[in-house]
Amino acid sequence: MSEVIKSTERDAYYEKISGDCLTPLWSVMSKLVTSVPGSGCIPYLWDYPSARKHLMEAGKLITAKEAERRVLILENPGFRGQSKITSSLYGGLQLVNPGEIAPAHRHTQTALRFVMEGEGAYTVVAGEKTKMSVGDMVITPNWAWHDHRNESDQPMIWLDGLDIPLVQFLDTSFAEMHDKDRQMLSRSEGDSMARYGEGMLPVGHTRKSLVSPIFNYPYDRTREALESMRKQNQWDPCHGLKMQYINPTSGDYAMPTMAAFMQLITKDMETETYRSTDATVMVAVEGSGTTTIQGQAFQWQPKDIFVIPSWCTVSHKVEEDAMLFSYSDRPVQQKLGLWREMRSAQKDG
Ligand code: GTQ
Repeated sequence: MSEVIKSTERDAYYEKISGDCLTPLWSVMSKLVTSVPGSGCIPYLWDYPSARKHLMEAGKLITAKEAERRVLILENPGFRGQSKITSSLYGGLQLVNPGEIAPAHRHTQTALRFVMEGEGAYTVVAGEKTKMSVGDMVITPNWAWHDHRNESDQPMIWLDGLDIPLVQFLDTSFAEMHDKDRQMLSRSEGDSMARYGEGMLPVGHTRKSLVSPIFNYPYDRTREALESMRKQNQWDPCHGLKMQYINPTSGDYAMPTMAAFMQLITKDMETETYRSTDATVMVAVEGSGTTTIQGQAFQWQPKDIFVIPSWCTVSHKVEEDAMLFSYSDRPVQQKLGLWREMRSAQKDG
């Protein structure tokens, strides 16, 4: 897209129409309709031990109850002050200390929790409680009541992934506090998993819900699936073995606005270069390696978190068998017909 020539006559004209809230398209066209994505999102890695240290300090400054949610937001360096990890998504590290409760509330933003540390704290979602363990992916559907309780004897830390910037962009945010810190339990623990998580559905179930009725995807099951698949050797040169979390009533992504994935990349594997338009947040769950994002190398250890912006080339080189969790806004892009991907072997365009 070409820039237009400046002149004093044109400048005077722009100045004159500006007073009537009018702007000439031709002076902003190249910034609006770009030839490739370029939001200003920057590749970045948060080293877990130092983020954890700051979070534990916050644990002494403020209670989970007073904060409502005691979270350190992972702010993309390209979006400081905007509470975004990518243009459309939010990421944060949440701490719930033993004996604490993050009081019940609900909002139109959808959340996923990826458990980083601790064992045995609960989150309660729409009347059902679920125990959280490291590597579990727990979802909170839009407008579902949720509170987090830690009745264990260790601090519990998880990564929050929410569609806050997307909901903000669409101006559709609603939120409210419950009148009690703890919502009432209306279903027994494990009920949703029994009904929807065993490759079966209750007989007569015909309704495809927009969000998955399963709300905890335990890591031991995810890991076991990938470990079993390993024997079959169906490796993707760009992804290793990669699975997406799904809604069993529809086969679609587990949440309407965010996709979540877990992938296994084995020792000494170097993946082929790949890019896609959905900016992605990755968590190293196990293993260690180096991810090269648009030519810049990021070394990671377990629990480090990093961002791959839209359309940046990415390849992974792994030193020890690695499990990588990730989330992005891919469902939104695909529903709107906007999602693109490119493998290194393909031609640009
Ligand atoms: O746990 O409900 O990181 O409402 C940001 C907003 C977590 C939560 C966040 C939230 C939550």
